Amino acid sequence: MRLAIVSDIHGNLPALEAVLADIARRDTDLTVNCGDLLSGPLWPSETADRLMALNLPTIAGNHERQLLACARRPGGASDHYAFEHTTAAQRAWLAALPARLTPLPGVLMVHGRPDSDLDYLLDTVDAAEPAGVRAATPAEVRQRLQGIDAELVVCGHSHHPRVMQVPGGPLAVNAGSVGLQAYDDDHAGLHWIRNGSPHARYARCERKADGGWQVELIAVNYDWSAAAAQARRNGALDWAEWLQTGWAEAPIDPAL
Ligand SMILES: [Mn+2]
Repeated sequence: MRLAIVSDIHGNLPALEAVLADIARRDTDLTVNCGDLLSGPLWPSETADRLMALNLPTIAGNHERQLLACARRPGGASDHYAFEHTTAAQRAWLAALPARLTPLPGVLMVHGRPDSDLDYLLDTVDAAEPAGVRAATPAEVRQRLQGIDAELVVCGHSHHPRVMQVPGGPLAVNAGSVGLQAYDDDHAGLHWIRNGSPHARYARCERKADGGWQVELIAVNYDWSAAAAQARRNGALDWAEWLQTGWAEAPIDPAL
């Protein structure tokens, strides 16, 4: 079984097309999508059309929830832009996505953790770190996966590609992000995600003859300058910088 995992596309259609082309070039049995599909100042409607036609096994991330909530009250800039640039039919498709999915026996898809689309599985927000976030320890991940019966858990949300063999538990894989390689966030504490290059990320897991999984974390070339230009056109200068560099600088404002 050869499984491709995409996650956190965030409306970045050229990054998605480059990743899909790379998946098509390799032998792949199934591609799954771990959520955060459209939110951001890029191409939400065009990305929705592409994903709806692909009909991959797909779960909702926190941004699907947040985008849909914009119908009741103004949301964050990324969610609100995507809300205003999608159709009712596209939002109805988002609303029907499950939070978790078992696309194959023994494989569990989650966005963040099994019980939260906002908290990271393989990363830990930690104010003692310069970036405010670090790799989670095996003990932390084991605790977060308590009661989960799976051999492979695939996730996204932090945009950090990672693999961890949980002691006495599953293999856990964060696919990274197709569409956005850096950002800052204040959930659980201010922190900066910095993958260090603008390449689109995805993961490929292959079950070998002995039953174990081989994992590849892949960085795909695409036209990130075009994505950055689209963000700039839509007034999102922070996104333009993150897309162009894969790096998020700390804000200059000392109050932050
Ligand atoms: Mn997320």
